[in-house]
Amino acid sequence: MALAVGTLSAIARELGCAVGYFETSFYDKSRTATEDREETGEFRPVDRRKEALLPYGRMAEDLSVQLAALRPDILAVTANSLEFELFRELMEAVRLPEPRPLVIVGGVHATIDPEEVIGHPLVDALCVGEGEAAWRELLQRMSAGQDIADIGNLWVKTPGGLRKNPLRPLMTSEELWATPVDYGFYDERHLMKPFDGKMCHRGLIELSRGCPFNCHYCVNSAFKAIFRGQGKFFRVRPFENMQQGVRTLLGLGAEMLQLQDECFFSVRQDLLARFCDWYGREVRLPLLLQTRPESVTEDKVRLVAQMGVPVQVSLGVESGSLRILKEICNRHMSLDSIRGAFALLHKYQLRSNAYTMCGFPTETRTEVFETIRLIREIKPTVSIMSVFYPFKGVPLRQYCVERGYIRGDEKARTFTDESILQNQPMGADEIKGLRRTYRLYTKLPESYFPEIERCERGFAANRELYQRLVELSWSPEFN
Ligand code: B12
Ligand code: SF4
Repeated sequence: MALAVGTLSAIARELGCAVGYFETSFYDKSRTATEDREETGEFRPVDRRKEALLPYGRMAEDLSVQLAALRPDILAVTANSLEFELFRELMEAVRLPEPRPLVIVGGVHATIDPEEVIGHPLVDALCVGEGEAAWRELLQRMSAGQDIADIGNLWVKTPGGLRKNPLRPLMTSEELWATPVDYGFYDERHLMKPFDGKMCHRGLIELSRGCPFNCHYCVNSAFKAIFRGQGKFFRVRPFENMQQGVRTLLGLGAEMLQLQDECFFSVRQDLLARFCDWYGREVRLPLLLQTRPESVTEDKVRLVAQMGVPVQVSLGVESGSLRILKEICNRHMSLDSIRGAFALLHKYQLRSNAYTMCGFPTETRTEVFETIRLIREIKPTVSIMSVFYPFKGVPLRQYCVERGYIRGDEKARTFTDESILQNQPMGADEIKGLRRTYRLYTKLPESYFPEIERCERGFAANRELYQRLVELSWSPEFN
């Protein structure tokens, strides 16, 4: 569940507003990315208790009933690009009560493509970027019966036309984490996540927000362009505030913690030392974190290892081809820095996870095998491959549109769906086959490659062989 919901609901409750919550996660939309990765062997399959998902067709009716009962003044929606597709579908079928609530949308998609969001006939307002201050002001003004047309960060439809208000400066670290998250609505199923074949209560926590890099497939590049001149993009959380956040998660029963920082080792050495010292003494739960290969130094890895708790470090490798890394992804790193980062993690006996992608614009099969060979060489504990998708606002989207690789009106996809790119050295089926057999190519000896290729190119006819090879890839011999 989105952190934004807990943050914005805390502000609303503080102002004395009644808050209701409608959860779209537990309707049976389609297979999740996690389930897909269990089938491909990238994740160890979990014997999950069958989550009772509700039929998708009921979602609009359930929301209509809840809205009729609550009769809210505001219908506030948070949505990334995928979730905005869902919002559109839902709004076609939902019955809004009369008088109609003000419909306001915020989150990643409203930030990177406000024109599309405000163009929706049922959207009355949207929030670009950080919502805390704008949301507070909106609630205060509506409660006082005042005009809401000129609130900073909001775009508002008024009888006189659309008001696109200027951006507020980005919040300081102190402001950013000042509101304690309201976990009152969080369904237990959001907290139970599969890890290494078991379901575990996993708490998500931030020590920093933002990222200092500019990868051309990543939404952070779009955010930085939007917020240029508005203040510091990379912010580190005040230490005591972070401790309080962790203690709240422990109180909720967390069995492991996941740092949601996008590049954790960007925090300064002294702060990392303070965090590790405290975490290793007081918290001692398994920890998942992610960072960039170049940020991995021996001093930082040693600090993390000295905590003496199980740690998994995820690193974005993305590709084993220097051309793809530099010319397409704008990731100016050497393959040796990737090799060195994994060697350090393994020297200190930390678990490692390598994220890779395939289906980049202009990528060839040979380049995908450069990725596969690099992963075989660096031997991460886990590695997962995603399919490139050009989200709105990222530089590679423009690149794809200009060259006719995409039209620009395709629906948003998850990273396990098929490639939408046209006129590429590899077709969507080849990319799908390579992603499906990625674990096999990266884990099993090369003598298996002919059999793996049979599964890659003819999945339907070779399901049994595929299943056997996936199981083999999990055998102790290859792990
Ligand atoms: C943690 C995280 C996850 C977690 C948890 C997701 C969740 N639902 O919370 C997990 C691992 C599950 C996840 C999964 C995915 N993620 Co993710 N994730 C993030 C990450 C790192 C942080 C999000 C976060 O909690 N931020 C803190 C909150 C407080 O910020 P916020 O949501 O932006 O909300 C603020 C404002 O936007 C605004 N706001 C938000 N909503 C509203 C509503 C109103 C009414 C108002 C007024 C204001 C407002 O106010 C809030 C407070 O300031 C972001 C990176 C990023 N830079 O955003 C990527 C990010 C959101 N994820 C991304 C992607 C691609 C995915 C996946 C599709 C990956 C996949 N598996 O294929 C999935 C999709 C999941 C889904 N349900 O759709 C992309 C989204 C791209 C896009 N255009 O949509 C991002 C931006 C990463 C990136 N750098 O490209 N993700
Ligand atoms: S390092 Fe990661 S979070 Fe930072 S810009 Fe690149 S992909 Fe995005």
